[in-house]
Amino acid sequence: MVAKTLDSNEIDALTKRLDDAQTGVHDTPSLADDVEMDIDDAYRIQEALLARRLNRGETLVGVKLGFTSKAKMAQMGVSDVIIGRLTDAMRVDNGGRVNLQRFIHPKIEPEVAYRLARDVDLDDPTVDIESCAEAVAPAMEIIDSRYRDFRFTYTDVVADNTSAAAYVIGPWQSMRAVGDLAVRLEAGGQAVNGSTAAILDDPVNALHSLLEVSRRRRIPLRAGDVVLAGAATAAIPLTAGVARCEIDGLGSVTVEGKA
Ligand code: 0L1
Ligand code: MG
Repeated sequence: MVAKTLDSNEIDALTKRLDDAQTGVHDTPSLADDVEMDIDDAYRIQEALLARRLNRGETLVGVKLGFTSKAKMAQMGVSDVIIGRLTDAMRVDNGGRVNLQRFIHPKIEPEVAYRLARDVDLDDPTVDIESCAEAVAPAMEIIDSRYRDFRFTYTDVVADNTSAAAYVIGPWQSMRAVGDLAVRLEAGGQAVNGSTAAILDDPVNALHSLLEVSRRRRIPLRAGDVVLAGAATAAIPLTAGVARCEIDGLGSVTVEGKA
């Protein structure tokens, strides 16, 4: 099958389907069950979903990376990271509560976050992306695929804003190496241990991958933006109670799921 470019009516319909699933808190089957789309179409749908959020008054505050582990890339048969967009409505305070009723089937994963100090000129081939980051922090991302049973293709998940649903950031620290730090995530009576090295061997590599994809996809990177670099372990279900992530030498972050 050769994927064709979707026309604007098809993009609108698929965007509405995903937006309705998110706002109505119900799942939907994989888009790939019904249409052929390529990665350009998928990022067009993601952009249209973002436009709907901004029209509702949300503010764009950053980006997130997915497929940053070799295992996940191999599972999906891709060699590229994927990028999603973060808005202020997705932010939860460290130590705060998040109402689980707003999600379909949430999972939580431990992440490293960076904050950008200045706008990044995507057209400047000499830009030093590492020097554009001013701070680093422990973080957690709540992912909530809009697809039934988290069953999706590569293009599906990009269209669905890479399953982004919410995030919480711990105390910001000055920039430092975070390449192979022990990570522990506890949630819902489960605990997983891992290392920040699971994020592209070193989370700082996420900044380089982000720049590459942002150039290709024209995703702006601006002063103050949060960058969620990727997951350090597999995600685990987020249930009622406290979820906590501790990264050795970087600090901890918690959020309470409220039924
Ligand atoms: O942020 C993530 O690691 C999720 C990206 C892939 C989508 C998913 O697993 O739901
Ligand atoms: Mg993530």
